[in-house]
Amino acid sequence: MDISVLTLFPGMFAGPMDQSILGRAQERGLVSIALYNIRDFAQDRHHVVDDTPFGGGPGMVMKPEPLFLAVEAVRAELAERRGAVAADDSPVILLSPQGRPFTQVVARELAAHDALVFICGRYEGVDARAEDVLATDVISIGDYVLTGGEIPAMAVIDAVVRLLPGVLGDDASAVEESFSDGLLEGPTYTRPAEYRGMTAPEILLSGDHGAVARWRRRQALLRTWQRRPDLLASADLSDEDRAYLRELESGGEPQ
Ligand code: 9D3
Repeated sequence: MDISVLTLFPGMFAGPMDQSILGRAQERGLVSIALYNIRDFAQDRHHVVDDTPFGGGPGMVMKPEPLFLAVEAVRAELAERRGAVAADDSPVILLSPQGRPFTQVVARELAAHDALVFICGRYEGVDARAEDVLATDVISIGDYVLTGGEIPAMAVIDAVVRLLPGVLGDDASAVEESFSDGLLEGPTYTRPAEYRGMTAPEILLSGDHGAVARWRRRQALLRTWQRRPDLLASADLSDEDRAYLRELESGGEPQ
């Protein structure tokens, strides 16, 4: 997958994108991430990329011209890389607090394309003409205020790249495919079995795989009920799951 990122702060991406799973995916040629500094596309003497909002108001707005030129340059490069037979039709994703919420479903949708272009907003936002004409998709990563679209772009890229074939090991890919019941995962433990007087649940050391699976299921249901009850409405639940949730609702001792 070819990922292009348009940003005023390309330096922010160097560390996070080059480490661990993403770094390895790039080294192995499964994904390539090209960074473009929007300021390089400003054509005035001082490379100005922002201006005051028409009609007044606080802060600055990203000017349209550098954004149009940057997206056109990236599209031309992507088309050329594919033999230039047709115009590039890759999604162009603007990261914005006004976007649709990013979810795993959106990540899967984006992972199906062979190229993605991200525009990272800064300041109070981008000129609406650039947003309307250039962006095919506007995405937010949640209802909290960040300083720009760079960290959201990295979050989206991270979530998409790990879904690409070959990026995760076989074990992790298998887990990815089988676990989509819509519940939070319960607690996990590793050695030592006792640490500072805190013990791992005995059932996990019992070797009884059926009992372990039932215990884990209940822990997942308990944690989801406590922390994310909204997920239960669309979770994939058995009659036994529902019976356990009724026990929780009736205020019984959780077990
Ligand atoms: C006071 C009005 N603010 C809108 C909520 C202005 C504003 C805040 C933060 C304008 C831009 C930003 C910078 N944030 C992003 O560009 C951003 C973002 C975010 O702040 N939270 C969650 N997802 C995203 S995606 C891009």
